[in-house]
Amino acid sequence: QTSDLWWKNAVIYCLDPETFFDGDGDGTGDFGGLIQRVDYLAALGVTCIWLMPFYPTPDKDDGYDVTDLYGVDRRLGNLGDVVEFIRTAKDRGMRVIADFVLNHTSDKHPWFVQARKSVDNPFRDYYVWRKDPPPDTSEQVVFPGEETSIWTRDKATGEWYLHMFAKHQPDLNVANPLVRDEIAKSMGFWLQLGLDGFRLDAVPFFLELQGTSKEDAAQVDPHDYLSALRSFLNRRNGSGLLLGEVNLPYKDQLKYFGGAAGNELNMQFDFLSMQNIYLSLAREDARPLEKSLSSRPKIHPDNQWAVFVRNHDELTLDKLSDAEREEVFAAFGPEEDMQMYGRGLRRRLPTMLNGDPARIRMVYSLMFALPGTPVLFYGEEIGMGEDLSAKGRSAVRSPMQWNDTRNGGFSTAPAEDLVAHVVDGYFGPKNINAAAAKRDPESLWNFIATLIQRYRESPELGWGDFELIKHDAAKVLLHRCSWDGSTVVLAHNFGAEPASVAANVASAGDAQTGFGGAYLRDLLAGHDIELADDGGFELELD
Ligand code: TEU
Repeated sequence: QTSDLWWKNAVIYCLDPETFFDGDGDGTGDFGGLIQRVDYLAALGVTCIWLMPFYPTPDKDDGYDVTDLYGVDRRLGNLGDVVEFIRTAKDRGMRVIADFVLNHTSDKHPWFVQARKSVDNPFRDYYVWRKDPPPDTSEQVVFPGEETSIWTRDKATGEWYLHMFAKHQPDLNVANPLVRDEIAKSMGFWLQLGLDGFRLDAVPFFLELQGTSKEDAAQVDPHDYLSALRSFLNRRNGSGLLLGEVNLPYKDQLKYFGGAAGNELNMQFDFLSMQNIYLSLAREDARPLEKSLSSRPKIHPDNQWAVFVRNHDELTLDKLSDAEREEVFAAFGPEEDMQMYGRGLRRRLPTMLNGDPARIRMVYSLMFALPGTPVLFYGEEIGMGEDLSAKGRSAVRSPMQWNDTRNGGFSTAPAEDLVAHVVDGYFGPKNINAAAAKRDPESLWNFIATLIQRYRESPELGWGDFELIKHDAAKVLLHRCSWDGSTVVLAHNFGAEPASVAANVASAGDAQTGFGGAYLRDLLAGHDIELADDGGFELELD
């Protein structure tokens, strides 16, 4: 392993500075507060912090509507605070990446304010316009609760501008070289300040024709664009991470990695396996996940999958068939008042699993056992719940719960000043907070900290070759990861009841079964593993 590819076995933790910790007591989280919580993240074992958007914003989409790609939302701090935070994180051995929104800006961004003034404004072509009335695009709208079309007529010139998301988020025109330069320049600026890469928001929306949406607009080849962006990054920070949000089928994701050359995005979220984890849970059957893992395309060794089970968005099950999605909904949802996409869940994992500690632990054990780089969403480590009285996706974005004092220790401000709707800081039982969790050796926090430690000590998981192991229990996912002559074997039971699995690891070609079995025993503490002389083993799983 080289430090150049640090992200191959990083442990990424996504947080929103706005809801993490309020350092100055005004009710809104901020970089000053975040700096005070860096040691907490180091203690958990996180190696890379992913900051959700912190740029100046009208905040109509939780900061994914940016008015200045070089600035900091003044409620959260200033550039100096960001630099100080990055320095503090680096001092504790952690890297920092940030969300970068390239598909669109806020309609209040000075570029759009200019662009909409007249058809010959110098900024006009920063965005995508059409003269003729658009066809029906209601099917392509991402936020059906908010929009009915991806085109909105702008009064000043009578032309329509493109917005794949909300109408206050006009799409940038990737075909304009000036736009591409602006994006690179601003990324260069943040790299200069110490960021180690970006989580690129909504990449395919920026780069691809979405049905009829961008048919009138000139395009660039997505792969020309991404490889150029990659080389730009290489010149600034050779080990900079480009973690793309590319919610496309695997074969298209492979292209976004740069195919066999692997010279475009170096990491992408594995949406398909994430969705199949839920189907496997709903069915109590490991085979859906087995199937998606075996259909993962082979990627260049310098590329990586990001493994996750929750994030800041609604849990959308768009990769499953209608019938499969219904199965998951029947088991865990759906939300009746879901407004954004009308097809997903806005719940954190513990609620979906009815607070069942064994199943919750199984899923996190799995997340840190699958080949790839694990990505946690803040609060997952304490089993935080959600606030279903909050609108849309805000349900899963409630402030971090630090202790059992007022506002969950997130802020000392009076309730009416708090950034988000907070019910005494708690979503879930009152004992769900970081202080209590750290004290209790049996807590989910300590379990996840152990998983993180194990993951960091096991290059097989981040770097290795992955293989499913044949066995006889449909509820159990059994796999091995091998790297540099050593192998770990991992078993996970999707059933709600204990299961037993027998497998012959030696006959499946394992050179180091002893280590594999031991690894298994440590990871799922309390299970007896019988290692046979021939290298096979049998175990009982809760
Ligand atoms: O999301 C883009 C996006 O397409 C996802 O919302 C997707 O539909 C969903 O995750 C599928 O499960 C990104 C951000 O993650 C989201 O928070 C923003 O609202 C959106 O871009 C616009 O910037």
